[in-house]
Amino acid sequence: MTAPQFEEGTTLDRFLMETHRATPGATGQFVNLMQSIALSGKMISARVNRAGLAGMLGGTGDVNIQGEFVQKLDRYANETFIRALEHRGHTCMVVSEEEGGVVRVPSQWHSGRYVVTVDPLDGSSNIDVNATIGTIFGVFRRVTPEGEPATDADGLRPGKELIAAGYIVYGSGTVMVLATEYGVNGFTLDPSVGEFFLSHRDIRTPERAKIYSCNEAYSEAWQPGAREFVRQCKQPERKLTARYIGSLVADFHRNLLKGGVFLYPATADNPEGKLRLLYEGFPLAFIAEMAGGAATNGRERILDVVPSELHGRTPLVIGSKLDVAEATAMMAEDPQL
Ligand code: AHM
Ligand code: MG
Repeated sequence: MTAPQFEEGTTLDRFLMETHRATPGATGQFVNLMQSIALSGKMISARVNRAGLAGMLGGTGDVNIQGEFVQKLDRYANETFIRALEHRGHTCMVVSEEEGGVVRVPSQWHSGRYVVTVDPLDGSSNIDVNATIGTIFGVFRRVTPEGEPATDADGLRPGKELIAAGYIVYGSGTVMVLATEYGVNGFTLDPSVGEFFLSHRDIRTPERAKIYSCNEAYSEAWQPGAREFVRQCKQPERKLTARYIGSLVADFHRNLLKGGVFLYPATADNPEGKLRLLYEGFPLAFIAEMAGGAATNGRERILDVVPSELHGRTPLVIGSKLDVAEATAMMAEDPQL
């Protein structure tokens, strides 16, 4: 698709409206959906920035479907997203990390064209220490008829059927990165006017990594190919450096811009790794590929995997194309853990 040309400083709204006009068959629901996501991002960003003052630090005392402690901001972010998505007629179903089952749009509202998968607040172990966290989302077009309740068939789809994906990082600034058929573009929130402006045009990730990112504390338990890859990353002639925040979205964002490879391999205790396929692996793999990078599970392309459950996990190798290919070649021969 030929993208309309945009200057830096273009608002997200204008970007959405002009790409909408250039898209045959577009109904406007996608523009509305992106506006709802951007609004949620602004609300979460405001809350993240003053979490310590707003009584939003710490846990709720509950454990989510993943068996992890729910932070107050996790709950706020999840409720904000679901409220923003359910009533404007663009969405039929939401798959969220914080919900046990799918969330279908209540019957008083139109059941729209899109299915959204979302990790409302990724990296939540970093909330209480003011390190970067984020929201990750993916968008499928539903397979069942619009206006009717969505079914599980709308959600359990291979990642290659995504039509868009993105994330919002809440760091020293708030940045929304959006991947569509018009490429990967980043928008920075100007909190003084409450609008996202185009700041990173047509992002292309370097083919070669300058950075490798993984939690090496687990390396003794990793599959052997991943260990060997990281051993090679440390060879002086590779001239790589290591960076790991422990917020997937923040590690991914840095590597996307600078060139890097992120690994979260399988271990004996977690043979499918830790990260979730539908709302972490798929959206970031879609963005990586659109930006010229790659993503695998150590054996096959992430976007080709067909999920069998909503909260299924996946090993993840993602980032610069040549390094992902090398890591995958080393890991593909590993015995299944
Ligand atoms: P979350 O979605 O519950 O925050 O968990 C996922 C996070 C990722 O952001 C990050 O890459 C990973 O967990 C870090 O895990 P670990 O602490 O095992 O390195
Ligand atoms: Mg997460």
